[in-house]
Amino acid sequence: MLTYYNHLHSQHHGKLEMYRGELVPCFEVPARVDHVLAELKKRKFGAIVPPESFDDSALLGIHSQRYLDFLAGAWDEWVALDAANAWRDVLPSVWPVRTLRSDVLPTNFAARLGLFSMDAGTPLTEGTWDAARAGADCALSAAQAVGSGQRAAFALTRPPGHHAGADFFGGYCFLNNAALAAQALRDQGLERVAILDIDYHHGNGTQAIFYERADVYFTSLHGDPQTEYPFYLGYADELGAGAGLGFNRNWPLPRGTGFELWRATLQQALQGIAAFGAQALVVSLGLDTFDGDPVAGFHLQSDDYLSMGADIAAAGLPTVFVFEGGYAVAEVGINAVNVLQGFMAAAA
Ligand code: Q9C
Ligand code: ZN
Repeated sequence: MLTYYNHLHSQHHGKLEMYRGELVPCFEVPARVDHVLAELKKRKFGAIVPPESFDDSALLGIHSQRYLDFLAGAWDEWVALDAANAWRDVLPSVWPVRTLRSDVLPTNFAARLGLFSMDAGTPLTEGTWDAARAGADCALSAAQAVGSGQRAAFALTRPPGHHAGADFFGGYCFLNNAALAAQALRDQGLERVAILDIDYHHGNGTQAIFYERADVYFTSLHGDPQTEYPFYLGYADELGAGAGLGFNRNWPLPRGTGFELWRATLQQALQGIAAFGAQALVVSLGLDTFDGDPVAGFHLQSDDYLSMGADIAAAGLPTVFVFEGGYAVAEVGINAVNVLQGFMAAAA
């Protein structure tokens, strides 16, 4: 399996995130991807290549122009407010909830920052745009490879993507890599594309992007949003809307879930994908379902990820894997490559 590696990922390196009233060190760190890369090399898993460059028009299939313009210029605007800001990350602190207006684009930077975000846990840094932009190229490159006949490809990138919506960032995500990959497969002529989101957290951004569409089926296994981030989306009664009704399926699971229940639920999600008649699959590959993850609550063990990969391969679909969460840094490489190895062993 070919890996498209984002060589600019470490340009995104947040210092602190807001948690329970204090700023704590970021969980989403460059070392995460370094460990996956090291494990791929150690197991001689396959070629690791830089992405092709796609122009910004590829992003406009998923994200709004005004959001992309904001992201691309945010760091310079931030430093223009105060030269000392160069040593601080950008974090929002005000949002347009319900009865406030989100149709107006304020000139004030902090106000626009809140308009285009969903939490104060996702610092934007000097290199965030360059890292996210190269990450999108990895997802688009992997989709192109799979659309051209490869059995599978892996987009190894950070920041992750599945919480980012058409016009907002959050949950450590800025550009929705999985959504970009799915749209790229559609643009290559595949009529029905499925997205399987197996990160611990519900992929609210991806769901929202495709919620009213019948051509991209979204299904997600995740911690129950009653208790787990992102809280405000990911419930079982969200089935799609309009033309998309019946093309969205969520599988919330209680905190404490182990592999037996998780795997049985995966089979149900895969049955939905088969019934949809998907021609290709995008996997939002989060490894924060691991027992030792510091921000999550499932109990999967490292060997379970081999079985997971084999189960996904049994769907028999051309598959793009997109790296998402997973914060047990020392084990994230082993767990991620276990999924890919389990997939390839079963696909062969
Ligand atoms: N004390 C992804 O996995 N809340 N995003 C964490 C930490 C935010 C996770 C709380 C979790 C976002 C891509
Ligand atoms: Zn996650």
